[in-house]
Amino acid sequence: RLGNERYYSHEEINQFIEDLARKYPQRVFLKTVGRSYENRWLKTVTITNGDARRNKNVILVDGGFHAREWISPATAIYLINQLVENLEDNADLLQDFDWVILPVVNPDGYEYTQLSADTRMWRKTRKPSSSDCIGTDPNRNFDFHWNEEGASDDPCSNTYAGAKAFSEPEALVVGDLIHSYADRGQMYLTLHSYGSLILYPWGWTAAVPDTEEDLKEVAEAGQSAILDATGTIYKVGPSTTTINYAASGASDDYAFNAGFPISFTMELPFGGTGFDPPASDIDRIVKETWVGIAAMARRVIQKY
Ligand code: 0X9
Ligand code: ZN
Repeated sequence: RLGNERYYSHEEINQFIEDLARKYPQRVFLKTVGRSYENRWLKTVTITNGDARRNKNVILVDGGFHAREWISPATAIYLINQLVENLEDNADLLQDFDWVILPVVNPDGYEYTQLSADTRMWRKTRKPSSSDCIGTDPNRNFDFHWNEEGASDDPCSNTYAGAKAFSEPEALVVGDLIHSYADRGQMYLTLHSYGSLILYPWGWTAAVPDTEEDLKEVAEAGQSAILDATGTIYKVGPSTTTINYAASGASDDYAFNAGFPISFTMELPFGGTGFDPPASDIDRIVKETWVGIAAMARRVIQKY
């Protein structure tokens, strides 16, 4: 079991989910869904309550899109621990739903940020581009309004959209996952930092979907659960006007468009200089975030 006392390498995280699947063969299933540019395995963990029912509704969660946002994989690990090791308290979350979690979407970038202080603030993937600059923003690389807004054609930009939609193997893996669960997926949640925000579509335009009330209701359930638990104030709203920029080609819009009725980007709280909460903050942040995620999931389960 991985505790909250430090940040872990991608290898440790993969080892952890492998051990978990071995320990709970009836309830935890691992699937290798692809590999990163530098050939790191991307593995999803599917968590069930172990009953024989197939094709339940699905909650799909990912973390580690952006390399430097370490609190995101840390939160995914805690979420996995809670759902697996604390089944008694969370039986309702697994009664009619399976959870599919990809803790580190961009492991090449994540590992790169662990190398040195100089590389700590890397954001993108690590695949070379046509220029001398390396990497694409995986959250601008999805094939939905690709490279229209808040994304760059410049390979040296931190928001480089890539040479074409799904040019990055890591983004393509998430796109495929979204499609493979779209028919029974009720919530897609992508964990980023920072800002203490729960953002719902759209992120590519300031327009809002006509199901905004549903999105708001679920997001506000998370917001108020976190406020009650710790006093942390989250802001809830449509992505473009809440984070104050449009950005197209992101995974949240892609999942919503593909059929997930609820789709959120959660920007976890600030820590350290922003993207780098010290290890001593991990426990507090991941526990608080878990409270919010569980509350949102419970609301989704009531609704769908
Ligand atoms: O810009 C992003 O990719 C996200 N913020 S971050 O600081 N973690 O990089 C926000 C994405 C919001 N969603 C859309 N614009 N679709
Ligand atoms: Zn991010």
